[in-house]
Order: sequence, then structure tokens, then C-alpha cells
Amino acid sequence: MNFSPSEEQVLIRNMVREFADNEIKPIAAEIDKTHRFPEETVARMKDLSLFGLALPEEYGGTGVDSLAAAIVYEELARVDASHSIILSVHGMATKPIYYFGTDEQKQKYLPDLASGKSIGCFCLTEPGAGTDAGAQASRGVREGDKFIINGSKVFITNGSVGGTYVIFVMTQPDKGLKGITAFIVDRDNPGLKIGQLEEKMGICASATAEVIFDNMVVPVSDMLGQEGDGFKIAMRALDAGRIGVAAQAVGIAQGAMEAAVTYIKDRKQFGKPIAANQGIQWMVADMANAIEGARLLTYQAAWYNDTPGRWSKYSAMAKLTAARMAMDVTRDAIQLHGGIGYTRNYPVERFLRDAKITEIYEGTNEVMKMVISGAVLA
Ligand code: COS
Repeated sequence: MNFSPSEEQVLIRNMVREFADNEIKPIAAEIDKTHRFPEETVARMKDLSLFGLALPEEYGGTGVDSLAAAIVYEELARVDASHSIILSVHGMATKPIYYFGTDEQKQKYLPDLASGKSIGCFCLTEPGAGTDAGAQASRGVREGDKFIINGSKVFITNGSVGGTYVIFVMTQPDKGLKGITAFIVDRDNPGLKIGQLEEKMGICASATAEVIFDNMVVPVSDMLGQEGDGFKIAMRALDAGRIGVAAQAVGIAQGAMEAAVTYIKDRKQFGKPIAANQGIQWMVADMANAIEGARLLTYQAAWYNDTPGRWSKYSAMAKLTAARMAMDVTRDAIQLHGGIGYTRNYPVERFLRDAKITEIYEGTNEVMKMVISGAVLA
């Protein structure tokens, strides 16, 4: 067992940290306040080849391992969680095409996803299919060599800015979970429409939209995997995606702790910096300890993700631990700031709002417990 990061992982961390500090930090408060999708920094993430993280070089990607990808999501979230989720959901849409796509599909879709020319979306959730992801109401009916698809998806990250949509639809309702099928759909398909944009509590700069399928015609050649494989494709993508959310939670907490440390060293009460009080020091110790524990679980899950087998339990453990930890750390980071931490003058209230979603999306804390207990009791 080796806990040292590779030279490549160190280089990537340094590059993304510099980018996030220099280019994202100056706009982070503004894009949060205005709910603006940050086109300019997303373009820079394309320049830095971050959209190709999940893919090998033959498709124009960078071919780094899952741990390096987790480090990228962590470093982005340390400054702004919206950037982190924009990129990790792009990866969650991209990877299934790489794993389950035909050669033709890979040639057709992956190069544009790797360059970021096309942003990926993962369309699973519906109004009636959240935790019960198998309860898909969207329907696909086969007519010869095409499917006619109707239905709608909600809370789709990148939904209004996407180029390539990996969608999950019920094509054989009598087969239950084994009747769900995945498809790849281009943004320019006339049957794909963008509905309402959500106004959210946190991750405000990420575009979260409803995606509607209105008599959408999709050729059988754009079916991903075999008919009926959709649920397993979605679950496998979520196993990987949850590591991205765990990394996001670790980054948010790290950013919040750093902000708090800067503040408590500077803030004086009773004639000395408040950091000189042991009660404050113990809070900092608890924060640092909790962050490091969640980081280790997250890196472990990322490591497992590149090995054969099914590692759902480890990604669920990482996400559950990191998400809860991020809530605790961001709440304490505000506490350490006192009243000013509750205002928008400092970033910690944004970190708290951004942390909350890590307990919900890509599977709630409760779903993580279902996955963990299911594996332990199997
Ligand atoms: N990888 C591969 N296969 C998986 C899998 C995974 N991670 N998880 C489940 N499967 C398979 C099972 O092996 C089973 O296959 P068989 O019938 O061949 O044995 C099948 O899928 C059904 O599994 P299960 O019975 O566990 O499904 P459930 O309907 O009980 O669902 C939960 C389980 C709740 C864990 C699942 O629906 C889930 O993760 N829900 C949350 C969805 C989510 O995260 N939504 C967030 C929005 S997406 S951004």
C-alpha cells in the first residue's frame, strides 16, 4: 500500500489549485449571487484538458486515473463547488459511453466530450423516480430501427448547456428494472427540449434544468448497451459519480476550514487572536481530522474504481462520510467567523449551502446506507 501521490497527481493538483485560486476565486461570489453559468472559466477548463479527464488519449482525453480525477473535483470545490459538479457530471455522462458504447458510438461522441466541445448530461431522475430510480415513467417505443421517446427528466446538471445527453427510459415496462434502456442523444435532436431552470439553495452557478423528450426519435444505433441494460449502466455510473461528489464534499470542507483558519488568526477578542483559545483550537483539530478521514475514504474509493469488480460499498461509504463531514465542517466554519460568517461578506455561508447538496444528489445519505448495508448483509 502506498499513500504517496504520483508525480502526475501532484502536477494535476498544483495546476488545478492555481487555476481555481487565480481564475475561479475572483468570480465565485458573483456567480453564486447571480446564478450565472461561468462560461469563461468553463472555457478555461476546456483549455486545461479537464473535460477529457475520464477518457483515454485515443479519444482525445488525458487518460488519468480516478484518483487524479477526484483530486481535480476536490481542488475545484475548495474554491467553488459549481465548477466541480459541472465537470464531474460531465464525466458521469462520458464514462458510460466509453464502457458500454460501440466503436462507432465512441468515435462519434467521445472526441467532442473529451475536448469539452460537447458537455455531458446524465438524465436519470424524474419527478416520480428519485431514490426509486427504477420507477421510470419516460417511455421509449420501438418502431423498426428507431425508438420514439416521450417523458421528462428533472434536476439535470448541465441540462441547459449540454451537448450530449445520456438518458434512461423504460422501453419494456413489463420487465421492471430490466426494461430500462440507455440512449445517447444529441442536443440538436428536435425532440429534446429544455424546460424549467431550477433556482437552487447552493451550487448556484451550475445549470440545473428539466429535460423534456417530446416524440423524440432516436435511432437504435444510439442505444447504449443492450435493450434492458439501462438500470445497471446507471448504477455503475453512479458508483463512480458518487466518488466525484465525495471529492466535492472534501474540497468544500477544505475551503471552509482554510477560510476559518485565516479568519481566526486575524480576528482579535479580549486582546488576542481568537485562534489562541484552546476551545477554538480543538474545533480546528476536529475539522482537520474529519476532513482527512473523509479524504482517505474518497481516495480509497477512487483507487478501487480503477480495479475490476463492483465497489459500490466503498463509493457509498466515501460519499456518506464526506457529505456529513462537509456539513459539520462548514457549520463550524461559520461558527468560527461569528456574525460576519452569516453574511455574504465571507465565503463560508456559500460553502455551507453548497455542502448540503452533497447529502442529496447522486443518492441521498439514506440511499448510501442502503447500498452499504446491502453489501455488508449480502
Ligand atoms: N452496479 C451494477 N449493478 C447494480 C448496481 C451497481 N452499482 N446496483 C444494483 N445493480 C443491479 C443489481 O445487481 C440487480 O441486478 P440483478 O437483478 O441482475 O440481480 C439490479 O441492479 C437491481 O438492484 P437492486 O435490487 O439493488 O435495485 P433497487 O431498485 O432496490 O435499487 C437503490 C437500489 C435504491 C440503491 C438504487 O435504486 C439507487 O441507487 N437509487 C438512488 C438513485 C440515485 O442516486 N439517484 C440520484 C439521482 S441520479 S444524479
